[in-house]
Amino acid sequence: MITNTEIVRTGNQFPNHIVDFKQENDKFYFTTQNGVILQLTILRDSVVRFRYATEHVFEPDFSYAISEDVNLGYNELKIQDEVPEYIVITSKIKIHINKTNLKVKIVDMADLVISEDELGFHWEENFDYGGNVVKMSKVCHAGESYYGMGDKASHTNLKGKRVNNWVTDTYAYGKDQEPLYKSIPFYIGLKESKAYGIFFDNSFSTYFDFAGERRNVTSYWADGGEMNYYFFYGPKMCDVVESYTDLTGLPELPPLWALGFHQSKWSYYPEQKVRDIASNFRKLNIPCDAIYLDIDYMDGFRCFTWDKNHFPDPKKMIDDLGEDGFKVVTMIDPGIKIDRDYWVYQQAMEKGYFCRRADGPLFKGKVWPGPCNFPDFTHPDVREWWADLYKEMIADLGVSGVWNDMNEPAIMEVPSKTANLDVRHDYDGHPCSHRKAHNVYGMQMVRATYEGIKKYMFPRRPFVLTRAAYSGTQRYCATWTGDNVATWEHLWIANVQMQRMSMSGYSFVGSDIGGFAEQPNGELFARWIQLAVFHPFCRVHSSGDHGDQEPWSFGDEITDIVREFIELRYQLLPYLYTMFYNYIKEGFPMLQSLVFYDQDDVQTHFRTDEFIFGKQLLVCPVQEPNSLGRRMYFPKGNWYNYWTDEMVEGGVERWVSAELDRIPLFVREGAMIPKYPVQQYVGEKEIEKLAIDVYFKSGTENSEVYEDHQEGYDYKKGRYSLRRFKFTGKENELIIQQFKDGNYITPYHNFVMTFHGLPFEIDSVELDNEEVGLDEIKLNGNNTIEVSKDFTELHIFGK
Ligand code: MIG
Repeated sequence: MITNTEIVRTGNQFPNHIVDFKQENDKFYFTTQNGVILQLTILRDSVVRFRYATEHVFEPDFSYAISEDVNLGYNELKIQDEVPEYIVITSKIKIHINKTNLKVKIVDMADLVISEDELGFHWEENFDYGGNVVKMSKVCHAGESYYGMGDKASHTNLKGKRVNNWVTDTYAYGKDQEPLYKSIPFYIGLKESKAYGIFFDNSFSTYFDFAGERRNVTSYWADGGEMNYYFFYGPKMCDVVESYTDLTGLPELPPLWALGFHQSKWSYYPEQKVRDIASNFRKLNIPCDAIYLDIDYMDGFRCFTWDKNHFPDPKKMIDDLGEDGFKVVTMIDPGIKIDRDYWVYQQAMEKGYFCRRADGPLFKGKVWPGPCNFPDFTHPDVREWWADLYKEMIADLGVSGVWNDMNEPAIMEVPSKTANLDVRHDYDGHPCSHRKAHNVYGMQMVRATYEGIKKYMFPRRPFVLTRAAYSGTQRYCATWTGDNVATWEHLWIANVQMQRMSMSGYSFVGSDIGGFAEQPNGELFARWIQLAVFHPFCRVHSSGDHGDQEPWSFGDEITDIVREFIELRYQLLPYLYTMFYNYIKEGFPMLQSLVFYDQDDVQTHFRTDEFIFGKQLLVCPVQEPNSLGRRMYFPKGNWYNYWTDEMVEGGVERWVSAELDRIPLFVREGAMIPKYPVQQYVGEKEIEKLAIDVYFKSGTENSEVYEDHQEGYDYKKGRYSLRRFKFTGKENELIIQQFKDGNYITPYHNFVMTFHGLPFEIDSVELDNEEVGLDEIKLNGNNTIEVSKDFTELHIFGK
């Protein structure tokens, strides 16, 4: 455990008895005799904010995490003033506030305790820096579990762990290593089948102890700032995650190509190398949409410049790659080379945009270009300037996306690996030191990047990728999990990190497929691809200090497996895009751990490997060498084996075969899975027919397909197509009802439906109550039919 600041301990202080109470609309203030004020804000019936002041003084209320579009409003609010306590009551929860010690207890409407203070709020004065170390401790009940917290490389269930949020460049990190690249101080608690969430919105270094130190206590604290947290009540985990995500915001839809396969390496250069890699994808028929340029495309690592020896004509290269269906993504780092002849440096110096140390000198740190200064991205003028620096790259040269690396910020050759803690920041008009701004620095950089790319890309959609993140960064960009390693353990880590990030409001996430450091063998690479085609962001990246890491680098057998799975990804694009739509619409996480899928089943509480992709596919990676399959747990419901159509009943653990060319993959019965034809890149083919795989169920199941122009913003004006299907299967018939929303006209006219597990032979078919000839629907065996996309009810009768 790294302690970021050595704190001189001054002893814990606690609130004493309440002497004053007042209500202002949705806010309540409880003041204690010793000067603590608890401000309670009711955002929604199940979302409540707790803030604590000491010595009667609150900090200015400002947060980078909270979205401007947060939904507010409650149905009911009242307060009861009773002898031992106040009780604030909404339509979902009751909050008890003890009059003698300010401790809080939250219960549901049936008086079941959901969350309860142990010591509750307490603090230590910070002798060195001023302010307080703010602390909270809650009771951890028997059987309680904990999930979320961003990118932690630990068991999905955090019970027994202690974690630290201090965004850090952690090359070749290990399982359970702390801290990592992101600070997402949000967790989900699960107690007696009821889920709740806590978001500790504090950008200082924060710590969480989930019954690690003391068996029945869960606590969290920060090096400074306020005790300022949000409580979300479920009772479903889905409600908790959606509420947190609503509070911290959602992205817009990415361009569809961003959901394709991406190839990267540190670094592809010169230009001919980039062209060769691209043309090999086409030659070998392996779909790919994007190729990445890592730091070596720059002139001496100067951001916004090009190495003209290696890339004499970037525009021509980017245009030619574009003709072939490739998008180019370039890297931009925060460090600006100290170089009097370099225009970006000159501008920042002139405008005074670089961060300074406490006593005035510029903050200097060594990174790739050598000594650098660092823009203060927490100043709005700096962000605006930074956004405009992208003009040439995007508007003139035609780059389609940007990845921001090293934005923790990472600094070389210093033990802290980052900026000095006394570095000053504007923090949007709330000047502070790096202790407070560190965790949001990368977020504000990538926010500025996003604004710039969006502006110069218009009317196309931006694609931006970040390494560092604080809660809310999901509004601006995708993210990857940094410098992992080519080991089987890291395959396990990638799987839990993606689930965890997704359940922490940040779904657009991926790992460096195959591992960044060291070299995978073909088997590990194939197993990793099989998993990662089910991650929202799907990119191979490696450090390049070892051999090649392209789909064809491991021999023909592996190339064929990799191709097959990338093809599957492209077939599933409409399903994936629909997942993305549900994410941006409702905050529904694109990946879910099994506990999210069925929190009532205690078997799911400690599962790490299996996860749900979207709403209807169950995936479980093979994580060991030489495997012919593995044991896995099936959650409730009936599941079709994707490869064999065999049906498995949920609620059991069992062996599943999966030789090297297979990953355990299952489809929920009743699902209707939309598919596009395999394309070498998004938009290569006009979609002539929408294929839909229909998995029979006796009973009903709902499915959806979201589509739009795949680019641009027309979807926000209603130009989208959302089809909801209701499948109903009976003994000798099936009915599919379609409900349509939006006014985008999809290019195809027909669906080609393939039936799986149909228990009867098709005898006759009615479309909107009119019988149609079996030749008209091109009945093929008992398997496929082709019908107009415009039906509202399809009725099939069996023999
Ligand atoms: O100090 O740009 O995580 O993806 O290839 C290493 C070079 C800097 C770290 C990133 C990695 C990238 C590499 N960068």
